[in-house]
Amino acid sequence: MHLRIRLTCRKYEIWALSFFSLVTGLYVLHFSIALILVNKEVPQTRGMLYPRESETREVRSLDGIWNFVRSDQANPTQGVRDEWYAKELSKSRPTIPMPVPASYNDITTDNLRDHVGTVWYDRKFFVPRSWSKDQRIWLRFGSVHYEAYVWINGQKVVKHEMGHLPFEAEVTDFLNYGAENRITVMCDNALIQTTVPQGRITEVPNDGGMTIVQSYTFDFFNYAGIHRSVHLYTTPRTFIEEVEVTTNLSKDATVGEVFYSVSVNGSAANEADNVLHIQANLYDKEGILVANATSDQKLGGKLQVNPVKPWWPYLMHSEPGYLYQLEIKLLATNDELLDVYRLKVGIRTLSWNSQQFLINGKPVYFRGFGRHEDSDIRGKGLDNALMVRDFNLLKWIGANAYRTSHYPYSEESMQFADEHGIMIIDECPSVDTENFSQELLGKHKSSLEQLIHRDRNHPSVVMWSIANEPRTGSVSADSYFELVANFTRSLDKTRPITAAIAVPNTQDKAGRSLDIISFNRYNAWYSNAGRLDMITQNVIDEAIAWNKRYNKPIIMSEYGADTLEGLHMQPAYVWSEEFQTEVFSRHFKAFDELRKKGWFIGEFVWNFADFKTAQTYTRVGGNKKGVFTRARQPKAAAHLLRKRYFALGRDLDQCSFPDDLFTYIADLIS
Ligand code: GCB
Repeated sequence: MHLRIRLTCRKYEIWALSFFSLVTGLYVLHFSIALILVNKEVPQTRGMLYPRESETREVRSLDGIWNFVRSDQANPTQGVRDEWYAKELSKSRPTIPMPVPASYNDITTDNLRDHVGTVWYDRKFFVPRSWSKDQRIWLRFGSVHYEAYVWINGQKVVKHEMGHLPFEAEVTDFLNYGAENRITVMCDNALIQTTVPQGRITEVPNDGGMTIVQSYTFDFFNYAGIHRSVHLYTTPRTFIEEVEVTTNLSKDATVGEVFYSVSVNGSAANEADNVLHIQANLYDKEGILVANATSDQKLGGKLQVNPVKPWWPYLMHSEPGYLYQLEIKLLATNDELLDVYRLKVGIRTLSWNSQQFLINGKPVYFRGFGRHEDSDIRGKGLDNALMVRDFNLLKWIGANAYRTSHYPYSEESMQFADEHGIMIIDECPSVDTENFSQELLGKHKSSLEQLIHRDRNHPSVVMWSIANEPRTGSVSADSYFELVANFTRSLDKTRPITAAIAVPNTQDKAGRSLDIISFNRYNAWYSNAGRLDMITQNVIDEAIAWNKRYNKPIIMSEYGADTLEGLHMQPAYVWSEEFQTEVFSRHFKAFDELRKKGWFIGEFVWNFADFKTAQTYTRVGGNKKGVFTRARQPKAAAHLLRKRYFALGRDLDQCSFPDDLFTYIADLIS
């Protein structure tokens, strides 16, 4: 009963007069034995350029301490019915302070951690009088998990479903200028079978009667709240709404090309006698103008850079992560400057075939991690100190890549990866995808649409991952993943598509729709626990089987062992530091054998750092497969991995070793 109320509320009651029009479009019937899936169009994301100041734009942060209320779990829609958004939250309920950005779960000392359902935030802010002049004001959230409803001064302005992805609304007409304003956010963390990721909500008896329980099949904790920054920003009335960039290199990599395409929104764009155009300027790292161009009438064009400094991954080149600055100026017919937006651009090419993945024509061997956005207290909240520490550790250990397992990471970290030459396999939030349905397909596609729209201009993004460990053994998985993969390809043809698969290759039905096969396997942990002698050959055999079946490049996207830092046992025993080290070493042996075959293109340890999970008897305080602790200190295996990653870097890309890679032991050993 409770669940039905919640679902009814979610779908009909709150936004009964929904201000989001459903896009109707081309319907293509797609048949499979088990399920008939309709390839329906999904809504297209507009705008949402990362907020940046310029001579025509201002940005203000609304981060800080907000007021917070948790709804009664048994009555999650009460706040909507009683219109808590119509006045300050504190007038309806006692509030507590809550930091933004942060997950709310680990901030208090009570059981807020396990709250299921809605919570409320509000705060006040001033809008300067100067903002009332002829311009637009936008409210932008970096991410709220899972579903967000937003009011400004009691008026609803936007609703968004899907964690880890930004959303925004124009709030020009909702604000009081030169006066105080109030923003109210309701956030719902409930995951059901048609959310991405999926979960289940059940009502079960407890000591006090009945309670609501959230369950999910993935292990990472379902942190919730306003996870990333909240910004207000201004644009001119007629403004640059979209910038899309692709790049190319001449065969000898001396000449670079930057293709840009701009979309403009605003009345001036529709005036027949006002022919808008773009002046595009490209600056190098020193700020020197290296190319410029004026657009055609479609607001697109090409910039040529000669000589070019291509974007290279870390340790593949002496100057990795080289970025140019692209300045986009929107001009009216009379050359009046309407808007300016600047973004960083890396010039590189990607290509792939049945054996290899190449960057700037050079084969890549990925050495990296699966990760999580996770840390003590702040949960999945954006934290610049943590982000910079993580990149320092990635570089210290010699990694050149990571997968954003199992959801999109912050835009700030994507920019950081661009700068540091860390390649990213960019994963949408679909985990353990199962119980395929038409509604789920729509949401899954929408998550990819939002992800690609957000991340398409990042040179660091080299591959899209359309799911982690989907149940691809089921009959419906065949057509489901064909539709998801084709949809992804229709949005971006410049990057290959993968998914991290865990079902045995003989059962898999998704691989044929992918460009690169990634597989997750826990030899000596979830299978043959403790048997170090049952790793190497199993890994070799499985990778060969995947390659034989699909004739595509293969990545091992997860392997590892839970390890309690400080636990030592000789001979190695599960959970000890010795065991994790041995598990890695046995995998390295397999990887080196596989590398000789030409089509094995990468190894990703699970996980970069320990992370919080739901409570279960298989986890001691969380998932401990980190090479680093949750406090970002190395376990013993980190030192071993570092030696391997740098050895691979030297062997494959001629990088040099850091001075402290090997500890001096004796003259006899070098
Ligand atoms: C997996 C999942 C990952 C888990 C990991 C584990 O296969 O992809 O999300 O954390 O196993 O340690 O159980």
